[in-house]
Amino acid sequence: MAAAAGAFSLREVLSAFQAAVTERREVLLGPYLRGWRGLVRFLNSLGAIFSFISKDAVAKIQIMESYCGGERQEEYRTLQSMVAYELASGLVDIQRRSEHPDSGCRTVLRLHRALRWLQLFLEGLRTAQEDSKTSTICTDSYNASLAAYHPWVIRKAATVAFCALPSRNAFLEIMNVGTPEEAVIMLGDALPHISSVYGITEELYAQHKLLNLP
Ligand code: 1Q0
Repeated sequence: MAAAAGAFSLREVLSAFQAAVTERREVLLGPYLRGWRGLVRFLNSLGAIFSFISKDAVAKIQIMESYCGGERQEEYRTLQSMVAYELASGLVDIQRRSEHPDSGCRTVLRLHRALRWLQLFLEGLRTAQEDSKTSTICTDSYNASLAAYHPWVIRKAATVAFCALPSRNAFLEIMNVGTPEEAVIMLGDALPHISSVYGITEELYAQHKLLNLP
């Protein structure tokens, strides 16, 4: 089923994350950010209660887009080139956020952690019983990932917002890929690409000891 113009389609998000990984296992920032833009569009369609989340995601996407379209855009073509460039040029705050509060490395790290949540959430959605609550799947995925990095007040606000999520079937329908059954198949196809982006990033960040950037 074709998605209406401007509407969210899981397929577009999937193809962006798929296109983000090259044969040499590099992560291309252009498609990566396109994937995130698609997710934010989806989040916005869920209602104003999620706007504090989408605002933060958009702010981070914009920081990255300005690097990718800026003077040093060659350095920001892939995640690998970004890490090499920022580290070699001393552009990353390692101990405390000070001179370089919005480095590409720390900004992507926040999105990367959220990608882990997405991975768990989509896997939960895919494998759950038909009558499962999306809010429970979402809360469980959040508690097993992002929550560890958020202060109490954000955890609380996030948990309250999750209660506004539609039922599993309604959720699968707004993904715009056909029936809930078709959406489940699509999720099965989508997940390996998201996992691959996540795995490559995690490995790269671990290698350079960047997993705890302030
Ligand atoms: C469907 C429900 C969406 C639930 C999203 C779960 C994430 C909750 C995160 C709460 C973030 C609150 C705002 C602020 C957080 C920041 O403090 C924090 C750290 O940044 P900093 O600069 O203070 O160090 N920021 C983050 O952790 C980044 C959070 C980004 C969250 C992006 C979520 C995008 C979600 C998209 C909806 C996907 C729907 C999935 C189904 C679609 C099918 C493919």
